[in-house]
Formats: sequence, structure tokens, C-alpha cells
Amino acid sequence: MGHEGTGLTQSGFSFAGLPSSTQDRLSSRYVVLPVPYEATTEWLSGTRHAPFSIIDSSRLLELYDCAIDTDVSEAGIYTAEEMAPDMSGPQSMTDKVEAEVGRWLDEGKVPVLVGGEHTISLGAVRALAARYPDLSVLQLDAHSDLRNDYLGARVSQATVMRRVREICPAVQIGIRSLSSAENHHIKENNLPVVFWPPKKPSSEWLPAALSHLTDSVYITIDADVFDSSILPWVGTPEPGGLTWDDVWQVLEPVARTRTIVGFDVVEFCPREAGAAPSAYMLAKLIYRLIGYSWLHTLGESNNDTRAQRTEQEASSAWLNHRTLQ
Ligand SMILES: [Mn+2]
Repeated sequence: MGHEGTGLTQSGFSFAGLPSSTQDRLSSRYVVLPVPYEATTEWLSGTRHAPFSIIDSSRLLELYDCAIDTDVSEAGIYTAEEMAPDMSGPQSMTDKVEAEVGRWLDEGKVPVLVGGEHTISLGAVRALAARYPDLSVLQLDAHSDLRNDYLGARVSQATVMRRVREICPAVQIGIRSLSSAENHHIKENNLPVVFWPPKKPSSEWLPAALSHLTDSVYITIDADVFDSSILPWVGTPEPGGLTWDDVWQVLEPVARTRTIVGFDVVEFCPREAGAAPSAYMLAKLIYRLIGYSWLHTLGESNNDTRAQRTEQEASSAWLNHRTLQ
């Protein structure tokens, strides 16, 4: 390919080191789609290297995940060729992502996008909304990304959730940096936003937030939702964020009670070799979320009661889990 080569397409270089033959493609439920796009970031650059870094470290994952007692690779995880960035503008890049994600959806796959900057989520949401009329979006992020326009652009990493909310409902968790105008927009429209740290116990804020999600959920995870002390390698780091356990406190009940129709991890920015532990952490996040999503699918087909538990139960189960630790 003509763009800055990352080697992602060389044989054997795939998520979790899993084989990616034509046969594996047919039998896989999940497709990891590397999108090394970076054009509208404004501070620390380098997120175009994130797909390579995350997939590289994913090859060290144990295929058996003891936290969920599952060999997640059995779900079938196919790694697609990376998308070549379209540098003519974020609008054309989101169009391109929409078309690519649409192709995978029409093959019956659950797309897992590895960014790249946050703008790519808009293309994925458009493709999904065209096929899931009841789609909603869960965003984990330090920033609300609700600006109506930014530096003259209507499509950018600073406006992406404003554009998403024009398509479908969205729940935003982890927010701790936003403009006055964004704050006003949230208050005026009574948007379901959980600022971090939350002012109420999770037994209150979590079920309230999740009640705004429909059954078909797309999850967008901006790596900067994590506290900057444990994941400093992002374009716009913010202190006071979520821990690894905090993130699962949200994702686990969502995966158990909803159908995850796709998700992305964006804005990771591996500027130096020292970012390797963070890359591995995000690879593990992706792998485990695939696992939870797959278990929900199996539970639905087996009429497993686990899939029918309410968010309240999920929340108290989590609190018990925390107490036991
Ligand atoms: Mn962010």
C-alpha cells in the first residue's frame, strides 16, 4: 500500500496471533479492522501508529481469559487489512469507514475498529444505524466531544459525539474535560452524561446511565477515559480518570444485558517504546470485550438466564465483586 506502511498486512501479523485465512474469515464472528487514520488531532500526535502497536502486543495474549473462564479465540476473530487513510478530509474518511464497516456488517460480522483518531467512530455509527434502527452508542471518554464545530470543521475528533447524537441516542461516561458550550448543551438537552468522578454511588449512576441504552449498542472507547497515570499514551491525556476495574464496572453489565453490535478503541498514541504496556492493556481490553460480547450471544441462543439479568442485579453483582476483592 502507498501510505505509511505498518506491516499489518504481512502474513501472520494478526490480532492475538490468530490465523487469518479465507476460511477463518468465513467462520469468524468478529473482525478487527485497523484504521490508522490521523488528521484532526491537535496536541500529541502518533495515533496512526496505534493499530500496529496494539495488534503487535495482542500476540502476547493468553487465548484463555481466566477472568471470564473462556478461550475467546473460539468466537472467531479475523484481522482485516488495515484501511488506507483518506487524507482529503475527515468527511471523506468517515464515508470510507462507513462503506468498509457496512461491507463487514453485510457479511454478518461484528466490527471491532482499532484507531486511529476518534473521527472514525462516526463512519462506523452511520453504517450500523442503517442496519440497526434501534442503535444506541456508549462512549467512554475523558472528553464529551460535543462541540458543534471545531476550528471550522463539523467532522473532527472534537465534534464526533455531536454528530453521533444527530443519528442515535448516546450515553457518555468518564467525562472530565469540556467547554462551557458543551456543558450548556448537555444541561439544556438533559443528556445522559456521567462526569468523572461520579457524585453518586455506582448502584445509582450506573443503572440510570445504562437505562438510556437500547438493546443494540455500539461502544466507542477513547483510550483517554483511563486515568492519565495508568495510560499516559493518548493524544489528550486527562488526570482523574477511570481505572481498569472502573472500565469493566461499566462494560461488563452492558455486555451481559445488551447486544454489542460493534465497538472501537481510539486515540491511543504510542509515541515511544515505553507505551508497550499500555498497548498490551488495550489489546486485553479488546480481547475481553469480544469475549463478553460472545458469551452474551451464546447466552441468548441458549436462553441463558445470565442474559436476562437486570442492570440492578448486574450492578449489585459488581459491588459484591468489589467487596470480595
Ligand atoms: Mn477523548
